[in-house]
Amino acid sequence: MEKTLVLIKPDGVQRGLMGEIIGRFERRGLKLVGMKFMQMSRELAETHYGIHRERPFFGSLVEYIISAPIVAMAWEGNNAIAAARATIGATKPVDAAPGSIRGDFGMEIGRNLVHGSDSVENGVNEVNLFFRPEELVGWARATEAWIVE
Ligand code: DAT
Ligand code: MG
Repeated sequence: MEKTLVLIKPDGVQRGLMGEIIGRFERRGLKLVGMKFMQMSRELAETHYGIHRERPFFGSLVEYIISAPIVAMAWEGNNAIAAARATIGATKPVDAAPGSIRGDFGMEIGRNLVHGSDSVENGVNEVNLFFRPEELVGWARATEAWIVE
């Protein structure tokens, strides 16, 4: 089953939007299989954003993500990557559709509230970067048949 790593970034936590953001994925029908409240180390941040290492914004991106606590979540479902990316919205909040998290709560690219994996392969790698196998919970959701045909 496809898994995506979603992070509520420091601005989402500080602004009191944790419940709001978690609720959107929950209501969408994605299934939570892992969650932790944590503050990322510099090492974890540099690994997580390693693909952006050569970009001019890399330094400020790392400083931002380690500046305060985050929520790390693993969500599961058919097409979990695409579903979560749509719920999150475009990278630049001014381009994000109303109704998406970034479109409803964001103003700037450097304060865009949420991270979501961008491919099936990255979903696997990112979930494994943040969660040990025993931290992922397999469970039977009572409403499954009303969400998945
Ligand atoms: P996304 O988070 O939508 O997957 P991304 O992977 O391209 O976007 O970039 C990771 C984060 O880096 C993004 O959420 C915000 C920051 N970022 C991306 N492009 C940027 C830019 N041109 N200027 C400043 N920050 C940027
Ligand atoms: Mg990305």
